[in-house]
Amino acid sequence: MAEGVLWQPSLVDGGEPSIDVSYDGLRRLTLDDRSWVDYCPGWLSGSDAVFESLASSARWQQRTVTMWDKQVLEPRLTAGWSTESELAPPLLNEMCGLLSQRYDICFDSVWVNLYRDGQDSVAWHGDRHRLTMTRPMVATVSLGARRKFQLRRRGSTTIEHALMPGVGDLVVMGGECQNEWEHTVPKTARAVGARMSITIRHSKPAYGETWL
Ligand SMILES: O=C(O)CCC(=O)C(=O)O
Repeated sequence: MAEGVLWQPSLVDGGEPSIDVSYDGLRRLTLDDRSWVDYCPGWLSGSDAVFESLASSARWQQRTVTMWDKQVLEPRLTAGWSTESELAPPLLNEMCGLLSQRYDICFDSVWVNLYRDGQDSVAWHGDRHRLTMTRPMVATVSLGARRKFQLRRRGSTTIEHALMPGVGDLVVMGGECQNEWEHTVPKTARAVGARMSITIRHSKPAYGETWL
């Protein structure tokens, strides 16, 4: 287990990992006429075992990021794979395959983020892939503790939408979401256990989209 992780199994999501290929319960949040977020609760079941296995096997690193012109340590741990890597856990490849089928795009890279406790977070941002391709799609599977996932329009400080993904929930952001909206997982003073997010991206533009 990565150091400093407050891990408490959810007690409701034990068992063998499996993915709900029917996407039962998926609902689409239409942000505006160009951007959307799909939310599918419990897409992955048996998520506790996936958390434990990734927490103990991933090559965690704490990256530095530039904030207000200063280099600071990112307040979370991360690890990454490409689907072509022999080291990529088969379940992550399966997730990429299923999402690629559904969204008609080649999801081929996976980064896993570990929020060790409520002080770990990710600041407001749009995904960096928006700088290299039009309308990148980003899928996220959340494991462990539920944390706020908030959305606001780029340039605004008003939070317009908030989800509480955890325990195997899937969130997919599409359309202009990375360009025209921002998202965050804020810090919390609540005593929360560790959360992991499996973020799934595509390295080539979707059909009909372009490189910038
Ligand atoms: O942890 C999450 O749910 C979001 C992660 C994210 O936005 C990112 O890593 O760019």
